[in-house]
Amino acid sequence: MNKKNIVVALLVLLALLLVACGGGEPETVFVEVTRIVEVQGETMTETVTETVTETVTETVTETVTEQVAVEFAGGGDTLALVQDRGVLNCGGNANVPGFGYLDPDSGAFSGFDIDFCKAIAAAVLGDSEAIEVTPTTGQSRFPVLQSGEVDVLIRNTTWTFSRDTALGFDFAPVTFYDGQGMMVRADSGITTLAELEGATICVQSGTTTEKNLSDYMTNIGVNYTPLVGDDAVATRDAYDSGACDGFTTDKSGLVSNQILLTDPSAHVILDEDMSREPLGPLTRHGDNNWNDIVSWVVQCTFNGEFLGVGKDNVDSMLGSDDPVLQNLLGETGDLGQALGLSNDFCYQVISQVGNYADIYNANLGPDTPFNLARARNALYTDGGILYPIPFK
Ligand SMILES: N[C@@H](CCC(=O)N[C@@H](CS)C(=O)NCC(=O)O)C(=O)O
Repeated sequence: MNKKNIVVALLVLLALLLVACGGGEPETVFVEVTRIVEVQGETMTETVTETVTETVTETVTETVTEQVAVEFAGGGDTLALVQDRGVLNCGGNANVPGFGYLDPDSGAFSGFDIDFCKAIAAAVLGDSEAIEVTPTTGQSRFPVLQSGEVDVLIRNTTWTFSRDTALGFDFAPVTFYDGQGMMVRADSGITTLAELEGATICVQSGTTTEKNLSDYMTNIGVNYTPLVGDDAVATRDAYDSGACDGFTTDKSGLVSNQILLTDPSAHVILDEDMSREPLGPLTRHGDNNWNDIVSWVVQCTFNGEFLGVGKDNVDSMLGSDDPVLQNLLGETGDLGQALGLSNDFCYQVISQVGNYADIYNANLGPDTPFNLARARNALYTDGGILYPIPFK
């Protein structure tokens, strides 16, 4: 067999192999081959493009990863930016009383999340009032942090995989362990989510809530129609006006929004938890020291409660013989210095804002309209899951 025949035989074999591996829909592919042709004792090489019809049964699994453009504005040294500016910019919430609320009369922000913003300002600037809060919705909160418009986002935001990675953030310790719930009218008689077959549910866009609702209802086989609002006000108003049979968000958000309904007592929150919602502060990925600062401010509030040091007694604790307290309050050691802060940063937090229990009680405790039990948000020594990391 001469070279030409060998090459042709190889091509036929290749085609047969492709057909043998196939079995599905025929598909035309272009194959570039090199054919060696013998001409009167000489060998010349030519490149030709041949069309081969083959049958392919390949299963192609395509993974599409959505790329999110992340721009870090001044992400490198947020501490220096904040200290130069003299003001801490926090992304917050204007519409969730108890957590983040803008009083329309006084123009002041208040709430559990706002107090953590104040606590960071006390640690970093020595002044808990040196804050500027930018109100954000579910949709707007991430761009304002990515662009550097705010230094930290503290706004009932759930720590999730994609927010921590693809969106380019880092979370600080969870300040409030929550779960998604459902509110319905008390006179509907509904007591379980399974009874919501065919219902219309009010839900807010740009939140974990939308996807959780869909996942949960799929799993329990309940069909529903979502009515999606752009912010808390639109979503709550739609439910209040009767456009929806149910209103779903984090249980903290439901308790909070309930007091703003026309007749709060006409509504109940079902027991079922549809998800886990670990809520906490977040910073831009890439500024480790800044995330450490936010994290240790939160840990300071946990440790304060654990060690019995609160807003009311912190001054009397100064000068204590207890080396653990001395460390926490910065009377000995140089823990603050390792963060670029003064060593008494935790003293500033507790004396100006309070420990975790002070912050919780002031905003959500028995003397507030919410009276939320600590439950999971109690210290581990009190049956909860808050576990203070040592100041050592
Ligand atoms: N924790 C969930 C939900 C947070 C959320 O945005 N909740 C709504 C309903 S309470 C809210 O705060 N809305 C305020 C607003 O958009 O004005 C998340 O991080 O996606």
